[in-house]
Parts: sequence; C-alpha cells; structure tokens
Amino acid sequence: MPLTPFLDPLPTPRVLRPKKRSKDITYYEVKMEEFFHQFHSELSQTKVWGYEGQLPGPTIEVEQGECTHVKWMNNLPDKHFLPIDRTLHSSGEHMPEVRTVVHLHGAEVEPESDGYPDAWFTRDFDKCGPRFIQKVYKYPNNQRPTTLWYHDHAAGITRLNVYAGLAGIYIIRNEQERALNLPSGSYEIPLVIMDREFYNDGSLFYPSTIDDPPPTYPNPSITPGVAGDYIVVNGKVWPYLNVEQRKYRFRILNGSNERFYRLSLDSGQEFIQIGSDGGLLQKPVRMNEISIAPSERGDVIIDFTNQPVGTNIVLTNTARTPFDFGTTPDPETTGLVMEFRVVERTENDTSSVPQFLSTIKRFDENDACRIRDLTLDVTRDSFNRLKFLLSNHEYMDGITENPVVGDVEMWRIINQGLAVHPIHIHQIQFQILDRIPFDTDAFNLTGQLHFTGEPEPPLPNERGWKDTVQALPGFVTRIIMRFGPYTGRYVYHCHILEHEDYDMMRPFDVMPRRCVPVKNNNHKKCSETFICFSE
Ligand SMILES: [Cu+2]
Repeated sequence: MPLTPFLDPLPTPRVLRPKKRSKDITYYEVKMEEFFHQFHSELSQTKVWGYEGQLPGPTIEVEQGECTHVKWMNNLPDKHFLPIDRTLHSSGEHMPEVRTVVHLHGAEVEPESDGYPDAWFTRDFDKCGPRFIQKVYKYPNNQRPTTLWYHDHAAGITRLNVYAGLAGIYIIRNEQERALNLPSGSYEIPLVIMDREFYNDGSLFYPSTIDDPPPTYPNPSITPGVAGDYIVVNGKVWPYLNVEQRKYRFRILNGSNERFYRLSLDSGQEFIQIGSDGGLLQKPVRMNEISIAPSERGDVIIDFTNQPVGTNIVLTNTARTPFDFGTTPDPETTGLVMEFRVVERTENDTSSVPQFLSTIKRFDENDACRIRDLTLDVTRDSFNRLKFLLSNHEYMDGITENPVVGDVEMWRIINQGLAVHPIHIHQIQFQILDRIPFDTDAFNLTGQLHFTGEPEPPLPNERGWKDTVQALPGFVTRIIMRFGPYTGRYVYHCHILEHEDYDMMRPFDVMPRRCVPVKNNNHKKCSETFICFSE
C-alpha cells in the first residue's frame, strides 16, 4: 500500500513531567497502555502499545547526578496482539502472554533497576517473573551526559513489545555540556528511527513465521529478523521537518528490531557527529555517511546555514537488510527516512560547535587484566530453524562471564558468520579497541584464530564511549571496559531483537572484590579501589 512520503510533519515527543520532585529524588510514574496511533495521514489508525499513550514514549530529561525514581506500570491487556512463539525461552504455555520489564539502555544502574529479562511483571504487578525485585526503579544518573533510551526487555517477547511501540528517549544533561553552546531548545531534536509494516486496514503487521515455512515449523514461529517497508521517525512514516537556515542538533536513535541504517543527506552535506552512545566525543567528526545499528545513538549537528530557502533535503538510507548483504533499500521506500525543508531563519544562530567537546581517556589494551573470547554462532534447532548463540550457549545456560567489580576486561567478539551483530553489554560503557580480520574457515576447523590483516582502528565516530558495537563478520572486534560500580547479575546480547529473543543473550555476574590489595601483587593491572569508570 503506497503512502506519500513527506506528507506529515515530524512530531517531537513531549518531555515527561515528574509526579513529585524533592531535594533528593525526582519521581516519575510511567504507564504502559494500549491505544491507537496515526503513523501517516493516509493510513487508518493503528493499535499500538506505548508509554503514557505515546509512540515513541515521552522523553525523560534529567540532570547528571539527579537521583531519579521511576515506577513503570503495566496497564496493558492480558492478550498480546502480535504472534507469540511459545517455543522460546521463558515463553512456555505456563507463562503469562503479556509481561513487561523496562531497561534503560546505556544507563549505569544497580541490577535491581536494570530491567533484567526475568524481572518482568504483568498488569498491576499481578504476576511477577522469578527475578522481579522492586516496582520502583532507581536511576542515579552518575554518568556522562548522553542520550539513552528506555524500552521493553521482557524475556522471550522483547521483539514483540518493542515492535508494538514500547520505547522512548532519556536524556542526561549537565552544566559543562550546556556551556559548550551547542544548538538547543527547539533546535535540538531527537530522531527515533524505526521501521514498521502494516496491513491495509492500518493494523501492525508482524510475521507469524517465515515465508513458505517447512512443515516442521511451529506456528507462530520466530524468524531470523523483522524489517518493515515503512520508515518511521518519531512515530510518523517519512515525515518532513521545516528547518531554519542554521545549525541543528539531532539525537538519532535506531529503535528498529533488525534494520540498520546507513544515513546520508542527498544535498551532499556532512553530518558533524558530536556524540555516540555514551556521550560527547572528544572532538566533532565530519561524516558523509553514518551507519547506525539497532539501539546505537548518533548525536549529530547538521548545518543548514548555507542552504537556500526552499531547498528540500532528504535523509536517505543505503543499508541492506540483513546488514549488510541482504535486500538493497528501495529508493522510493526503505531508502527514504525523512525530509528537511529549509525556511528562513527567525533569529540569529548564536550556537557553536566547539573544536573540543570532552576529554575521553582512552583505554590501552594493556589496561585489561583479563581477556575473554565470545563467538557469535549460528546453529539449527529441533525444528530446523536458525538459532543464533553467543559462545554456543543459550540464555538459560549457567554463567560463563563473571568479571570482578572494578576490573578492566577486554572482550574479543569473534564473528565467523555473514551478518553484522550489534552487541550490547548492560551496566557499563565500553571503548572499541579495534577490529582484526581473521581466517573464518580455519577458525571453524581448528578453533584457532589466524589473523589475516592489521587491526583496523575504530571509525572516528566510534572513538568515544559505546554500549553497543557493530561486530563485523570476518573480524575479531576487541572492546575494553571497567565493570562496576555495582555487583550482581546483568545481561549482554545482540540487539537485533529477533536474535536477542532466540537465543543470542547471556547473563553475566559482576562479582564482589575479595582479594586484599597488597604491594607488588600480581593483580596490579586490576584496580584495587573503584574509580568512576567513564569519566
Ligand atoms: Cu545478532
């Protein structure tokens, strides 16, 4: 069903007001609700699930260090409106169909507030998962100012709950960043990019199985990934935005289930990227194209100052799905994201983009006191379906990663497959050391790593703090991070939501430090006291 591109104006999600604010705590209540949403003015209303009746949810804005409590409340119906696959982990017949739990993606929080997949709850907290601990989540916001996002993370149905609409933006700010005088106010706009597919009556389409499934398949059945033909920004399909002849700051989030985007501007203009997942970069980076995986954020400046009034500039996408070997985007549909329409300036542009943004102290590979190898694996299940794994383990298998709090570890992500997997680690922000090409055939045969080329440094826009990394096929992607300050159980996983649900997610435990530091000990690379790890 054709929909006219650039017909609807881009909405900006409203900023949520706290229910209570005291000297010590800012308290919010956020309801998950079913409602009808208009994705496009030529499309009938669509039943969705969202936070506070909005898609995307309202933006939560906090100050660095502001202690924020949120009561996430499930007011959803008992029946899901998307197809539930009962064969997946935590999805057996005894499980309630509609269960939710909220993860604040990229936030450094204690495990009780992290939205562990088994900490789910149903409507009115009627039933709770085995790891449910508390109704009110605590966010200390003691990390660098950045763009985070909150979304559903319930075991076995994350892909359906997020596709239904359960996602929103969360921004941490501070004075230091304000002093940089970046574009702000109505010139600072989040862009939450998603893709969706619709039935002709406007209802959301999510496939119940693959095309031509063999008779062995269960129905409904999860598929290896779901991408829609309609690109949605802030809840509208292919919207337009009137932009003045000046600089804008766009906080871009890829909130799609599977689809990556390779964004560029058809005017040939550059993006000036100033921030990534974990906050500002050291200095602005000029990029003609930005590749953004599910859950990654790109904080960019676009300067329309020299564009003539009346110019229409299209934000386009050239990433294939699955990334980056599958279907090439159609230039009329999936190749389009949104349009900027240049209008006259209403006031002088006094904002600036300083040449220095923030100090990023880079880890050195020798800072790691432990190296762990993770493989990204593709197997077949008993129905002969594709099943993606991490180090050949399933989500329900026992712990294999248990870093000690305060320790720096290097993880080598070994991708022997065809697809790029965006790997996300909870609790911390990490740095990308490099990507080293290796002989995948030899690795499959012998389990030994034979590097076939020099390490490739991270792209200029990947040299800040990250919570999600694109693990490229044929490469060992090396990342480094300090775990802490909290101990307890978290998860890491692929952020292609169909992979995460089946079964590319693993628990890990951050362990308390037990060794007593002594002079000249052989743990000298491990930190003896905790220091704030992403300063
Ligand atoms: Cu994956």
